Amino acid sequence: MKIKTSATARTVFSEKELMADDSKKIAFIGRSNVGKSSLINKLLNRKNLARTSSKPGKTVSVNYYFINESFYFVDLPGYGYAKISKKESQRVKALISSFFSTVRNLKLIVILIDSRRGFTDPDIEILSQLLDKKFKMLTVLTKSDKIGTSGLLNQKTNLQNKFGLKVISFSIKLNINREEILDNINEALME
Ligand SMILES: Nc1nc2c(ncn2[C@@H]2O[C@H](COP(=O)(O)OP(=O)(O)O)[C@@H](O)[C@H]2O)c(=O)[nH]1
Ligand SMILES: [Mg+2]
Repeated sequence: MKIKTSATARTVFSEKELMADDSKKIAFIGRSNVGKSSLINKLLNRKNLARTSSKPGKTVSVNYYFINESFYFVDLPGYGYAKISKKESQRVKALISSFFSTVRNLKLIVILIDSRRGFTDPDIEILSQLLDKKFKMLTVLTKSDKIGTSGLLNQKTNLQNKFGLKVISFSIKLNINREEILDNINEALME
């Protein structure tokens, strides 16, 4: 799939502002600091459309990007960051839950997992909510430049076997698999 245009469409801070229309959507989800904004920028060939941060736990908002004037990327708030207040962390979880319970025409969920850490407890918590809802899912292993090839392979097989999910590795440094991820997105949009 070729990305021709991308623009910020909406930034949402509360449940009632979430988009409730029938437009096609691709959601990106993962722990705070996993590399979500970096992946979105790479996919869209944009330097800083989704803001990246070396400090985790910054954005508690849902960001919608309008792509090729036809569908949306939805950047969900990062979860699982220990250093935010309990109240703030509950706000993140509530926003994520209401997104998944109200969203229409969600074609694919891209779940991002740090190559070095694999699925952690907060990931499992979110994932269990999602598996119940039968959404189509793709797992992207981020920061794969930080792990050796055999470690990466182990991590992939582990996730594939354990959760039956399709897994693709990614790195902003190595420039790998951008096309493959976009192809998976495109395929999901066609369904
Ligand atoms: N080495 C390496 N660092 C990365 C990669 N992807 C993201 N990062 C870094 O990880 C930090 C968090 O990235 P960001 O995209 O803001 O994560 P988000 O919180 O999930 O949106 C930033 O300092 C990025 O530069 C990657 O593939 N390799
Ligand atoms: Mg981000």
